[in-house]
Amino acid sequence: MIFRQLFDPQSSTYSYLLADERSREAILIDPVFEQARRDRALLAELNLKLTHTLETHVHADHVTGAWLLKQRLGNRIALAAAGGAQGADLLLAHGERVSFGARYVEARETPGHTNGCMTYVLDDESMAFTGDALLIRGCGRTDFQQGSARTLYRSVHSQIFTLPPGCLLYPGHDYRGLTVTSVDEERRLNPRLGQGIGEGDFAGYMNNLGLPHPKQIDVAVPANLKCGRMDETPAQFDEPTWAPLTFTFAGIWEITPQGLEEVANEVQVLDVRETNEYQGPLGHIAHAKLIPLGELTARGGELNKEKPVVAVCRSGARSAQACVILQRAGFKDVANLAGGMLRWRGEGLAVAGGRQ
Ligand SMILES: N[C@@H](CCC(=O)N[C@@H](CS)C(=O)NCC(=O)O)C(=O)O
Ligand SMILES: [Fe+2]
Repeated sequence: MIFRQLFDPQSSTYSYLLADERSREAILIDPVFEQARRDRALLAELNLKLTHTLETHVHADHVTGAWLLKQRLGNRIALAAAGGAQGADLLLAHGERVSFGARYVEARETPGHTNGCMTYVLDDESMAFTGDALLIRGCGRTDFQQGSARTLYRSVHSQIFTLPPGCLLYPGHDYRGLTVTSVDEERRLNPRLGQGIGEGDFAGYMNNLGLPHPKQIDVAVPANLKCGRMDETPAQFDEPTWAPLTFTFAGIWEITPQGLEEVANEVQVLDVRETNEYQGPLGHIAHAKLIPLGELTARGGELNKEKPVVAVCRSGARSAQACVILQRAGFKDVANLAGGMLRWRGEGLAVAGGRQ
């Protein structure tokens, strides 16, 4: 199985990608709206087809990426029937399975953090995704969204602590950077729910947490009750239209040689190699402006910020860094020529100068 743990630093949320190696079918648990582009890049780079997004609950602190991913990829949206959200394709009840290729996860109702929380258990019980029912040495708060400390205590004990001791537990959040735990560890060491702690002790602990409400709660809950659907997607999440671009998991927009050839007259082609390379055997793209990478920070003003820039180098590595520098300097439309001059020439496209 293919497995990736992904992190959203703004809300300290984990998303989980699980995929079946043979069929390449994938599911994504708890995607984050702002990370949808990154998640799509990873799916594409790993050659995976997203069949479903799954929510562990209606989140209060971030907006789900479910709807945005569905707009772009056509996947189905699955979540707990008990959560009360509109716009899902699959409303899950306790014990239902969601398959991806030859694998599946089973949904287990674990209410208490909210009234509609689900834990997803992998078919062989080697992993479970607990959302905010159980966090690493902690648990989700129980003071809003019909939360209940006593309900949470029973959920964790009956549905999570009964899994095999070696079962790895992956939480919905961690605020300290911890990534994974196990059933055995949490049964022994969880300071709220571990060995010997009774339901009354737990309720006393939880009812005195005194946490401020999540900053995003007033935006996140209404949006998540619609699976993250927006009436108008904020402009920064629209796809660029100035050229056929691909976003990479490395965080860079890329253009293919063919794509650049189509738009070459409407963009600024920036060559960031050294002068001797520009004039050397590989040649350069006609009218490309030469600014060696080391001079780009100082000489960025020679480029027009209003016109898209495509950065070029020998192999595509230095030009990727040029894109980062330009973005930091406030250029909005920037892309990297994938594979650089080597690929440009390899695809038989025209060069100025160089060895013909
Ligand atoms: N400071 C965070 C708080 C987020 C928060 O309250 N998270 C919930 C999960 S949605 C929780 O249960 N946190 C447990 C804790 O902070 O101990 C924010 O504003 O977003
Ligand atoms: Fe939560």
